Amino acid sequence: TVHKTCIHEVDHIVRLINRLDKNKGVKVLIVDDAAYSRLHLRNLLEKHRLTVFEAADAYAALEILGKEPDIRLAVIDYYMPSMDGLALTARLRETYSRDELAVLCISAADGKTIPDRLLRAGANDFLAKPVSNSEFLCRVINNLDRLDTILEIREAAYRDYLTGLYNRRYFMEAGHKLFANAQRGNLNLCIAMIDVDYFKSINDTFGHDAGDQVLRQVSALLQRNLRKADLVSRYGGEEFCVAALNLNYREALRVFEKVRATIEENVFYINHKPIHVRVSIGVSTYLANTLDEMIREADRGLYQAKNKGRNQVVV
Ligand code: GH3
Ligand code: MG
Ligand code: MG
Ligand code: MG
Repeated sequence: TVHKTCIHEVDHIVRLINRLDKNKGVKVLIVDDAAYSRLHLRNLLEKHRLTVFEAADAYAALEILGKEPDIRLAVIDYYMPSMDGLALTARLRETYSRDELAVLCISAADGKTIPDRLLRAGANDFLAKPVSNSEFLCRVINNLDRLDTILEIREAAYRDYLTGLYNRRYFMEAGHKLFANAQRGNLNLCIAMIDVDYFKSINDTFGHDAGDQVLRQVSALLQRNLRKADLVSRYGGEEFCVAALNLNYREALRVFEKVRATIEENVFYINHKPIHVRVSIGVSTYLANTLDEMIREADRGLYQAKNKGRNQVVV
């Protein structure tokens, strides 16, 4: 058992060191009306390399969170004048989800119903005073670890593994938001469906790995030739779908004609041999009633581009 304990402790220290590295630059907000409590918690957190912000009341906390959007954890005291920790937690949950901003509430142990009220209002975790330093730090780290895990899972769920582009799931979720914004603001939205011409013959001639390389390079070319704000996704096998705001019919034609020409002119090297790749593109620029209608319209354009001989854009 002595041996087991040692391994356990080494594990614990390794986890702590990893966490210390991860903590660099991670922002935490302390909300407490008592200056000595804030100072005490600040010292503990800064020893763990976290970046600390302090607020003496709920209003100051809301102001800091407005200015510092990447604060990950708020440590909130329950008893505070004007707005207490419960009201502040409820208020925060109107804006930030439990997966974006973790809330750790601390309260005196007297009120028996306080913990469950805080948790129901949206706190991620609760500690009763007096709080031991090590339990406080464990809770902080557990909460930050949980947010990291959620980010990793989300990234994996939304990215295409081969190309690193957003996948179809993300495209549909983000696309619906873009569509709603376009409708509300009466903005131009354009959807483009891009499909590699005769891709099957690239696979058949050069092998599946070569096909994969071509898909990666096409993805890189798409990203380089579109704006940062454009939503570029791998929609299916050798099909890419783009959503771009603020392009009218003529601008969309120009942008996607340039994309097509850039890919046509690019030399792809497969096993040091130069090959050429072409794409067909269908674009819809008419703001239909739904995103799905716009995608179907872009698909119809793509189908026409294929039928008219490929390597062209139909808007
Ligand atoms: P068209 O000009 O009409 O678009 O012809 P095409 O050959 O490009 O279209 P088709 O739909 O016949 O073939 C698409 C091929 O893409 C078939 C499939 O095996 C291949 N493919 C799909 N996903 C991947 C992938 O991730 N890697 C590779 N290497 N090939 C893929
Ligand atoms: Mg207090
Ligand atoms: Mg194809
Ligand atoms: Mg296809």
